[in-house]
Amino acid sequence: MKSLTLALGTVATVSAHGHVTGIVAGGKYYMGYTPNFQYMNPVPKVPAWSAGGYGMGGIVAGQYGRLDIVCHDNPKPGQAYAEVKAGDSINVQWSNWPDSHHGPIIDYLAPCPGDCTTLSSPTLLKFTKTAEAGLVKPGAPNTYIWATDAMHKNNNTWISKIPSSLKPGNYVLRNEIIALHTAGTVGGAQNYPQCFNLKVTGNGGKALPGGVPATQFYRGESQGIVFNIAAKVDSYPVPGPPLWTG
Ligand SMILES: *[C@@H]1O[C@H](CO)[C@@H](O)[C@H](O)[C@H]1NC(C)=O
Ligand SMILES: [Cu+2]
Repeated sequence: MKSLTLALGTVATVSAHGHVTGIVAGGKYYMGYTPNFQYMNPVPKVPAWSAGGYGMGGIVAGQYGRLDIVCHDNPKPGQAYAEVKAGDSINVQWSNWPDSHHGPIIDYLAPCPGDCTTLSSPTLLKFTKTAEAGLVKPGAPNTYIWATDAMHKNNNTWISKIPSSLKPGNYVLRNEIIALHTAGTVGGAQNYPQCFNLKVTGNGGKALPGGVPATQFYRGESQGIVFNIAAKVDSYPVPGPPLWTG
């Protein structure tokens, strides 16, 4: 009985959050990863990186130096690519998003050293932040609008813009939601990262500058990671390395 309660409790927590069910790039739909793939034969080849069970809506919280901050838990490279032209946008379709979980939505891109599908560890990827949205409209807790609220209203779809000057090549897109409802104290922010392989086409020429491993993006005390949204919010510093727009 006790273990049944525990199991149900876990399921309820997981399903309360969202995960990416699919993306639309270049007018084409690409299914997201689901743990159901383990029962399918052949296993579908999708651009989405696989994650363990808790990747399906679970929270990455607290220890930002750990592997699961990169592409969620036990991440394995996606086995296909979504093709997109530099300058175009990708629709990232989240399954749902709880209204109470206000916060920023951030995109990071990392070039793959060759093929993304055979990467041994996502900690090798050096990411640059290429898009961000945080506080959309300042205000008190019942009037402010956050990137998550806008996404929720937009059919749970985040529009991810690929910089128009980006050099063609193979990249990993890391789309992340950070929920701030319990971020008033250190360790309270909740991160939800999801990764996808992209084949970027076009005739832009600029490589991304530098980049850092995702394990170096945040610390528990970083500005915008520890942040109180229980009171009126006038402005919000989106956390992470600087934004690159090309
Ligand atoms: C809303 O998103 C779902 C996938 O999450 C998609 O199937 C549906 O077409 C979208 N609706 C609109 C109006 O874009
Ligand atoms: Cu929650």
